Amino acid sequence: MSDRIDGDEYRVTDEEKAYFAEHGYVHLRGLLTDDEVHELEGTYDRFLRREIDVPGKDYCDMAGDYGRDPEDFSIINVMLPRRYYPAWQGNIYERRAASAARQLCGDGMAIDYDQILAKQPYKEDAVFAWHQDMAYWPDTPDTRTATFWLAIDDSTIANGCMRFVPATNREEALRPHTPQYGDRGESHALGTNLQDGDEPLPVPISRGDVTVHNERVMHGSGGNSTAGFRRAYVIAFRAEETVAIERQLGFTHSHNDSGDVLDQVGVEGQTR
Ligand SMILES: O=C(O)CCC(=O)C(=O)O
Repeated sequence: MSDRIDGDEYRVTDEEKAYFAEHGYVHLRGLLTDDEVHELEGTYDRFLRREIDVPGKDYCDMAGDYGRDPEDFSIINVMLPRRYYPAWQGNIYERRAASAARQLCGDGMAIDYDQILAKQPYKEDAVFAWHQDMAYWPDTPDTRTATFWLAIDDSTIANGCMRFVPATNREEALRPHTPQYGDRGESHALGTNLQDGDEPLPVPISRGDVTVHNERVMHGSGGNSTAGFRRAYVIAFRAEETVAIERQLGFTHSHNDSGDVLDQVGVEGQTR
């Protein structure tokens, strides 16, 4: 086991903290051991096989509209697995990520949502559109965010690893985002275009590693041209006050949240 792990704690270096602050994301190696990933994997795959019930639009495709046949999904997206399988609450990934989130963002961070994102084999269209996460979310005074993206499989350029446009987190305004596959009643995905001067960087990582990104860095991912899955498990930590405000608004990150709530965010041409 790496000397950076001590029970539930993971030691983030000063260099990593500085990189996250500057570039809006960071790669942390070995947040979980192979055995720890293995422990989560059984439940993860039960979600993929639909053995755990996930209602309505919380089981969907992030590379298509809600009408797609699940057999054809390119990016299987399960929203809020910890809601639908409470036994996952408090698992080793949640605990160790909480330790790293505190070191990257300070005290008072809480889990806002979790998510499973699995690209099926040989899906060239399993493309996650470029976006900034804030475009999906209501504006709040304390926007601190650490979104952990755990590789269950080695994540490579060929199977569609995360890519970032470093330092877009420091731009004054969010880029304009538009719905990708029909309006927001038909699909959840929002996207924005690369601009001249953007220098996207793919970040391949190994099983058990995470990338962590903040609320404003532009990111996305490419298709999966390999014979294997690209499985990722996401947990987003945000400021406790922000989570409280979101819940007051009825915003839970479920795709089944009321249309009125979703209409408050993700609007075309926003520049906040
Ligand atoms: O899994 C991916 O390819 C994209 C994930 C993402 O955009 C996110 O977690 O914010």
